[in-house]
Amino acid sequence: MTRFLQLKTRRLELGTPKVMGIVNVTPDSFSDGGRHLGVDAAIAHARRLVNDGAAILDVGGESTRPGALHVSEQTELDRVMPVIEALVARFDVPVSVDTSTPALMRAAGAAGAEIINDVRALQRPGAVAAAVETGLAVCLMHMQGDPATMQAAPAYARPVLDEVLDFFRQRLQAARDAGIPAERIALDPGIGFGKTLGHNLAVLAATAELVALGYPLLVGVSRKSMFGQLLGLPVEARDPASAVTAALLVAQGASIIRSHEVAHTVQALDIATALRDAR
Ligand code: 7PJ
Repeated sequence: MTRFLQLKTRRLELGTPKVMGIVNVTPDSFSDGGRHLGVDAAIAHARRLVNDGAAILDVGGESTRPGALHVSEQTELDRVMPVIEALVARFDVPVSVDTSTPALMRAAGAAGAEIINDVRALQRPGAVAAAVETGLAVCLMHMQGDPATMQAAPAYARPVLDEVLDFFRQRLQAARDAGIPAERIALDPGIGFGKTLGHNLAVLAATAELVALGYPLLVGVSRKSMFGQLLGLPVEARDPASAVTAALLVAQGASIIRSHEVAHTVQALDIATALRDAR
């Protein structure tokens, strides 16, 4: 079991699982679109997440929801940097930047962010080099295709778990070859990123096998469409299902859960941890 993730300036202990709270600054993010536009709103939202027990604040300015439009590098920088600066100045919780853009990785690192959360797993030109230079921790996420088209008709030639495992091995190799230490790397199976409900369930059910690769496993299920498909729930009613799923994943060894609603996710993880420790 991986017991910690080495961040830029500190060690994130993972002996007990942690919640990464989501601070969206995109105007079109599907579940809380527009509400956190503006730095003051982002600060207020982050304060709530921290008070609820978030151990990481994840800030993103490019919506990667299915069908989302491309955002220019400058727009992404303009949206995200003021929020990163404000959160680093105010909270003791490490800040993560949800981006695939090398220029933003560098700017965020210089401003005190501690983690790069890249849904494209450092595949953009220059991203591996930027990540190495900054010395930040990196989350490498699996995605098939790109956000504009990934949910059109997701299909895999081989079992999805094999494809995810091979992708992780390939991206880990690239990261390690470039000089990113293993202790700074987390993996994420990318729920909903080029995956049907069946694909999502197959990778979630195999959480223990992903954890066995030896890296902290980060998983984001919060409010995702799999709960719409599985339970018929609209986005605004998916938090209980998201928290229950978080507990099930942590029970299989996942270390970090990315969530919009932190308070109940922390409760779910606390229960899973208490049961683990009672064995
Ligand atoms: C994820 C993410 C995820 C990681 C988004 C949403 C869509 N980063 N960014 N994992 N999802 N690491 O929040 O539903 O699952 S954006």
